[in-house]
Amino acid sequence: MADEDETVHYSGTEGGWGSMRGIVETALRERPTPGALDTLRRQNKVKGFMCVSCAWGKPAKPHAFEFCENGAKATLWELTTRRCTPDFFARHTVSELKGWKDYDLEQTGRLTHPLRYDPTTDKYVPCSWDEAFAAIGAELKAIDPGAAVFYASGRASLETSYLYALFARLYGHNNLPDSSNMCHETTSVALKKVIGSPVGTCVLEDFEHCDSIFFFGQNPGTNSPRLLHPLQEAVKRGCRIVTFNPIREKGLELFKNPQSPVEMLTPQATQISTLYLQVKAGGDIAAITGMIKYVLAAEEAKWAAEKQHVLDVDFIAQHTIGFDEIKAHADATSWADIERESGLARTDIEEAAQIYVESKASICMYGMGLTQQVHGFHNLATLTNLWLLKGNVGREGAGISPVRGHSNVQGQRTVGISEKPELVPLDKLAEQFGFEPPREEGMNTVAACQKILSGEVKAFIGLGGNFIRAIPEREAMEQAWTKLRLTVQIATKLNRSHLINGQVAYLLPCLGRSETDDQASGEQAVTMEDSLSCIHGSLGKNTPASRHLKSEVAIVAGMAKATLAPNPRVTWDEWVADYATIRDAIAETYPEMFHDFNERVFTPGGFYKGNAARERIWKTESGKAQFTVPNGLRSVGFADSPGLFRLITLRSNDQFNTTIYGYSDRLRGIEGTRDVVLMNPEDIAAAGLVNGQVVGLVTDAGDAVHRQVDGLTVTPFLLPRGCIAGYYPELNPLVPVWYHDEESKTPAAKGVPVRVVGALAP
Ligand SMILES: Nc1nc2c(c(=O)[nH]1)N[C@H]1C(S)=C(S)[C@@H](COP(=O)(O)OP(=O)(O)OC[C@H]3O[C@@H](n4cnc5c(=O)[nH]c(N)nc54)[C@H](O)[C@@H]3O)O[C@H]1N2
Ligand SMILES: Nc1nc2c(c(=O)[nH]1)N[C@H]1C(S)=C(S)[C@@H](COP(=O)(O)OP(=O)(O)OC[C@H]3O[C@@H](n4cnc5c(=O)[nH]c(N)nc54)[C@H](O)[C@@H]3O)O[C@H]1N2
Ligand SMILES: [Mo]
Repeated sequence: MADEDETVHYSGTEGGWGSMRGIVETALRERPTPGALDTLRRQNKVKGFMCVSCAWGKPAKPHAFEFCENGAKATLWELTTRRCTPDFFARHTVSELKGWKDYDLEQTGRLTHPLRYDPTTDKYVPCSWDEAFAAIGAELKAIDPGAAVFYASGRASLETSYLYALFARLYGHNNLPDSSNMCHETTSVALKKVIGSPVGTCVLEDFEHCDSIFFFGQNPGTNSPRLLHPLQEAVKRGCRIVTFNPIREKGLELFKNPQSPVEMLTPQATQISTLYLQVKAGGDIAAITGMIKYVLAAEEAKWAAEKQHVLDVDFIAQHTIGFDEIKAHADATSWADIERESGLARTDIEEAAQIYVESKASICMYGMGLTQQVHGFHNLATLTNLWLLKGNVGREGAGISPVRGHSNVQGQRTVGISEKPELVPLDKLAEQFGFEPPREEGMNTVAACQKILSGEVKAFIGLGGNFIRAIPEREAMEQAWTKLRLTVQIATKLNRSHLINGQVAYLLPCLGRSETDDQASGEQAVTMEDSLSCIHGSLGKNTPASRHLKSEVAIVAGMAKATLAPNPRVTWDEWVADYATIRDAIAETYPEMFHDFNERVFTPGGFYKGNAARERIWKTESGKAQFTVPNGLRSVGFADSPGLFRLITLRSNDQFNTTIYGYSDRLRGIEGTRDVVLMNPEDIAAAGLVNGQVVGLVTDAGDAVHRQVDGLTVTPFLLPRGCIAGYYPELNPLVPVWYHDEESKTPAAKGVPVRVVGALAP
């Protein structure tokens, strides 16, 4: 491994004054509305407003400021005083705007009016809501419902999501891909298969009782900073934290709590990880298999010496199947293979495994580093194997805790946004609303992309998000997109997806979550589910950015009414007038999770929707938790060859997905640009390159398509040899649409095979 001094890095801590400065800089840039500070004070508190950034749990007893740098940025972003008005669109053609950067597009501010794309002038023009709904309804009625895709980004509330999914099914399809298909779909598929639960098994209290936490491929310092508080508290009471990540992410190294005056004013900071292992991208199956090997050896040794167990043998016997197979697999796997594939030394893996052996209760946390891989399913199944060995599922202080992305992405799945009919209570919906729901599998994100490419999709509705920017295979997708008959985007701010239009295109502006949502029965609350399966109410209190905005609920209902034949049980107007009636409908469809929904909306800490695996009830095929033999030791989908790199596409500390807040990735020391390729100094030298040289990247995935991104500055960075990194979404043209997790079809954005090309003279 190269020396840190030879590389670009950040020498401060996570949190601390740097994060305060980050908030202030955003406030100066966005010039937020006067109520914005009150909104921050209400953030993530009971009867407050639930942050639009990440999905991390919200404690029943919140801190005075229960928000982080990035949560504040997200709120201030929504509450900007800038406005993107019809005047703006009168001045700029859509073709011109296509030349703008993501950052500049969103800097135009909040969208204010419903807009129709006028192909003759190549401009967006204002239109009335009635005109938009009528035109969308007419277009949808004219096509086969199976040719329409209703996408959702993970922000919309449970109320909106339930109605959106119902609209799709009443209209006649299950084509409900959501951002989860690019994110934690691997979790939904793998955990469901092996422990019978599509979501994690931990609750917030578990973090007070564990004695070790293992992080695989998740970066809390940037992506879920409020999680650093329970981590810091855990460290202070002696809990050990072990991290597997190719990059030394600051938040997992050192943390200075911005809410603690002592820590802010003294050099004091908490060291988070006791052990930090820079595994190769795609090397986790090998590393975890090494840990399993060590744990099994420790079991044999302890039994021989003391007639005591390391494994939870009762748990294994009573609750699992497949132990013998994974033991045979571990025995048959050599340490030489493990070291080569993980890029880690045996002694390091053993040190991690020894911490696991010594712990009474362990939590594992993971994110995109494990899910966005071709063998992502096996990453999670292998991690579960290790957790089952010691019965670390379904007891206090232990469990598997995927860290979800968007603030309600998990909840959207819970209330029916799913392309998989078997995950939705269709019989119940049929009875409740008196219709015959479609039963065939719908399109997930990858399938939707493929069928847009092949011309089978005719209409696309985007409930939030920035689909074209977030998906793989951007070049071909942007070209295919213009062949769509209808595109509708429901959004708060202008982004690239609004500039690639179908023949008929509408851009519909909606209220943000922080804004007052006034309907016929008064101010409305909405709800969302956090990463720990707790449901929270959220009340927006800010004056809406424009009086022409509608709520997402009203927009979905408006489109649905214009499309569907009337049905006396489907009461769109009542639902819009009073969201409590939508919650009643949700409670009727999902009584186990949502009984007494309206009474429980503002439960401190949220109400827990329950999880069978936590009770050690395994809703799997066999009725047991399942050990699974991996199909190899590497998670990437290609063989190594000279000059071929494993590309990791990263998020900076100054972005939320495709929303770029600014050009300062402070926590990695990268300032002023996102057009970089981060490389190990030895790889830079071996490739005959020098720091600061401008290069291109080309995908080498063995198909005939040429995929290239140019203009990237070579930047020395502390990465394992053979791994390189750059930013998402800029590098998305490099990801082939077919390069995804085999089981869940989650695009494999963390292990893309690329070569460095076209180096310009330094
Ligand atoms: N501020 C901010 N917050 C966010 C977001 C944001 O963009 N900005 N996005 C939200 C969303 S939708 C999501 S899904 C989450 C994403 O949050 P994370 O799950 O943290 O996702 P990433 O930052 O994409 O990648 C996580 C880590 O995986 C590591 N990694 C890459 N490849 C491998 C590998 O092969 N093995 C291992 N062990 N590690 C690897 C990377 O170095 C990186 O540190 O965050 C949410 N919160
Ligand atoms: N290469 C690569 N690709 C990736 C990833 C990666 O790590 N690497 N990560 C993947 C992941 S994890 C995810 S989740 C996806 C994200 O994909 P998306 O969820 O589709 O993208 P976002 O960038 O979150 O969407 C931003 C837009 O949402 C709109 N918006 C914001 N707030 C609201 C609101 O309240 N209502 C509505 N209606 N609209 C709103 C704004 O117009 C904003 O421009 O990207 C995926 N793509
Ligand atoms: Mo995500």
